[in-house]
Amino acid sequence: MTQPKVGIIMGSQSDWPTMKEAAKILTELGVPFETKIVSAHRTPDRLWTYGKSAADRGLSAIIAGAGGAAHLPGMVASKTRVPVIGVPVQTRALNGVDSLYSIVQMPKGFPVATMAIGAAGAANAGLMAAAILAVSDSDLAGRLEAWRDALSASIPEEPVDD
Ligand code: RP5
Repeated sequence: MTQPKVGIIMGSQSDWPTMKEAAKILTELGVPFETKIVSAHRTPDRLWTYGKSAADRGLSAIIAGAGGAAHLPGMVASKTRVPVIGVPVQTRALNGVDSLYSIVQMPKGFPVATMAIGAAGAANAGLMAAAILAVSDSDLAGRLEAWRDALSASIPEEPVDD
């Protein structure tokens, strides 16, 4: 089995439809990853163990998504030096602004690279993790360049009626 290089963690099963977008990107780019439900509030011991073991297990980036009082990305960042990319999951009550504010305002010392709210943020988290790995993996760098070129090439020059 291939050793995962990226960890995708989320606070709840209900975050998976959003976080799946990160998984899709990593699959397209051929980056080995793992997916886990790790909740800062409901499974704090699991969070502790995950953060503590992340570097030794060979993870090079962690994508952490959560909604509402979204402490997961910040808490995992406090337990590991592996770069943490935070995804604010869109919520019904406050539309994800609660998640965004919970993730983005980290105190000095424990950074979380915070993405946009929702699915676009999760997809960008996948791309960001790939970009981090691509710094020391030229094959992946080539695949990432090709992915970006294909996206650019897919954008029409002029708008059309629906
Ligand atoms: C957070 O609470 C999770 O990340 C999720 O976004 C939110 C709601 O969780 P559920 O009540 O749907 O399990 O911890």
